[in-house]
Order: sequence, then structure tokens, then C-alpha cells
Amino acid sequence: MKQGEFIGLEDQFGAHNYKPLDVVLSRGKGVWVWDVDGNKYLDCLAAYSAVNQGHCHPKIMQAMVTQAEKLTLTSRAFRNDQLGPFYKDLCELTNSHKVLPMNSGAEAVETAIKIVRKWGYTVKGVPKDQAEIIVCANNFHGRTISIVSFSTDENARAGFGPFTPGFKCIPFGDAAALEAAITANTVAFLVEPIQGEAGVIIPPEGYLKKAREICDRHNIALILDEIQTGLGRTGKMLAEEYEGIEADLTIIGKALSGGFYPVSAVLSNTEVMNVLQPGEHGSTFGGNPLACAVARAALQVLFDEKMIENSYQQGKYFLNELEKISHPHIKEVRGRGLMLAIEFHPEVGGARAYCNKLKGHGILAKDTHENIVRFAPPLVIQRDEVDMILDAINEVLPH
Ligand code: IF1
Repeated sequence: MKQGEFIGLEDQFGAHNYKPLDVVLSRGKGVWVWDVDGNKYLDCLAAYSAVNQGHCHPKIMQAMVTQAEKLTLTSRAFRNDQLGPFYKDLCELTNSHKVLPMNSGAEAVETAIKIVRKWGYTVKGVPKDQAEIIVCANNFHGRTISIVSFSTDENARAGFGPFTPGFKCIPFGDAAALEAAITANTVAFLVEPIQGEAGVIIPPEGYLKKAREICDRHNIALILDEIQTGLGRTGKMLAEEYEGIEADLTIIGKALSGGFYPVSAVLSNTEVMNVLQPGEHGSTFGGNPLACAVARAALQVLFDEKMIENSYQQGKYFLNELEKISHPHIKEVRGRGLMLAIEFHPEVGGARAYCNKLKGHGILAKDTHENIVRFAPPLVIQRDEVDMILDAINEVLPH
């Protein structure tokens, strides 16, 4: 089939809940993807940071095939020989005490919300059904009804009411606003260390450290959503490391499987997670042997192949070079590790147009919030490939 026929099938038979670029991909390897016509692109989205390890990493693929030939799913009614070793690896690599495995990122966020609410009622003594969770404006934590209940993006929530109560929204990056929003019923503060969907919004230096201190002083749980920032994306295993803090609950997903399988998890290094008793939470696929084997391999290659250090070094170079570009269309460039963005001035006609031009130069990137283009390639990218992205950016900027 030709590209147009694939697009026709999607239009005819698929829900229209996305508006993708018109490129039909059929193969991926490392930072590269190919479309059905054989055109090659450098992937600067990495499936929204789910493919940090590079497309079709051979060692993760081998782990998946080996496990798939043995045992894929047992349900949690029985034990399996992959879950315990997965827990151990993940706790050691993230300095956590406990893990609760789920599948999608949103499911893990919902899980964290349930845990802190239960902790509030059974440990902190918050009156029944009065728990409050503080969140930030311009957050993105997933697409379930409860999660979009506290979204400030009308596109994500309009038409999906009635909404789940118990959430209070404050400006991102403002520690004083956090302290002011706390009441006796506050059980947690849920925040992304860097807001991804909002356009790689980096908070002021020390913000997370202040948030940690405020949460400690008021006995509320700090939940960090590291689904996008975690697993090396920002140049550290977890973005929280930049501020030398530890969350009470850390949520990871996406690259936890290297893009092979939906695997997410809630990590805890305090007693918060112990409030859950058998039968109070679960999932058919959560913690299945195939997911665990894939995740163990995905974590292993991150370290064995020094991808996190590479993310730090290549990201630093990428940002330095972006900052050297002086062009009237560019309002700001931002980044930490290989989580970067260019924000254009509103009057230049939208970031989507730039993404289409970049596609013509062999670079696949994604726009967000009209004027921002994100650059988040797989963490295996090399210097000469970063230079290809920079060359393409300079070529598409009008001279
Ligand atoms: C879409 C955005 C990115 C996330 C953070 C939780 C989740 C995500 C920080 C939920 C997921 C994905 C969802 C995907 C596009 C992508 C996205 F544009 F939607 F916001 F990355 F920025 N926390 N983000 O980034 O995880 O349930 O999807 O596994 O919905 O279009 P999920």
C-alpha cells in the first residue's frame, strides 16, 4: 500500500482523537525511523520519551522474545519468577523501598492518588472524603476522568464532566503558593519536575527543594510524576536528583519498557504505600512476567550503555548550540538533558508549520501549545546526529 492508502484507512476506520503529521512509519532503529516510502527520519520525539533506549533495542527485544516463549501473564492471583527480581532491580536503581507495578502512566497516577487519599484518612486523620491534593496549572498527568478533572487545558477536559472533586490548582514554580494552598485536609502535592506537555517548563532553581521542605513541615506527601522526565530524559536517572530530594511517591512509565510494552510503576521510599491492603487495588496486567522481563532489560541497557550520561552530555551541547541561534522568530530555547524546546513568537505562524518543514529535512519533531517545538530524541543520540538536528533547524528558519 501507498502512504495515502494507510492514511485513508486510519481516517475511515479510526477515531479522530489525534491529528498526526502525514508520515506513515514502518521501521525504527536507534534514533532513526523509516516511512513506507523508504524515507529516513531522525526521531526527535522518541514516542514522548517512551523510546529513550532507541527504537527496537536488540537486548530489550531479545528479553521480550525469550520471556514471551515461556510465560506472559499469570494474573496476580499467583506469583511469577520475574516480579520479585523486577522489584529488586527497580528499587536498587531508583533508591526506592517499594514498587507498585501498573501498565499506563495514567493508571500509575490514579494509583498514587488512591494511595495518598487512603494514607490521609488512615494515617493523617483527614475526615472521610475530605482529602485535598494540590496540583499545578498547565499540568499533564494523563487522560482519565479524575486526571482531566484537575487539568487546566480546556481541550483535555471540555465535555467530559462531571469531574472528580478534591483537587486544588496553584501556579507551577511558586513555592509560596504551595504553602498558601495547604489546609488541614491536604494529603499530597502532585507535580512534574519539568512540565513536558506545557512546553518543557523548567521551574526556578530550588523549587522542588522548597516543595520538599514545605511538604515535610505540613506532613503531606510529595508525589513526583517522572513519567516523562524520568529514566534518563533530563540527564539524571530521575529529575529529582538535580535538587537532591526524594519524593514520597515517584511515578514512572514510558521508557520503563523502552517502548516495547506498557509498563508503569509507583515507587515509594516511605511508609505511604503500606496503607494498601490485599484486594484494595490491582490490575489484570500489572506486574505480569513479560512486562517485568522487558522492564528489567530496559533498565539494564540504560545503565550498561551509559545512556543517562549521554543524555546529560549531548543535551548540554544541544542547548548550548540552540542558545547560539539568534533569530527574530525564536522567543526562547529551554532544556535539561535531552528534554528541550524552542518557543517561537506567537506571530510567526505556529510551531506546527516548523514541524512540517523539519519533516522535509528528515527530522520528526512535535509541536505543543501552538508555539513550541519539543526536541526529545532517544538518549543514544550521538554528537553528529545532534548536529543534523541543529543544521535542519537553521535551514528551516527563514533567512
Ligand atoms: C497523549 C502529552 C506528553 C505524561 C506525564 C502522565 C502521562 C503522560 C508527565 C500519562 C503521557 C503522553 C500522552 C500522550 C502524549 C504524551 C504527552 F502530550 F499528552 F502530554 F508526553 F507530553 N504524566 N504523556 O507525559 O501516561 O497514560 O499516556 O502512559 O495522551 O496524547 P500514559
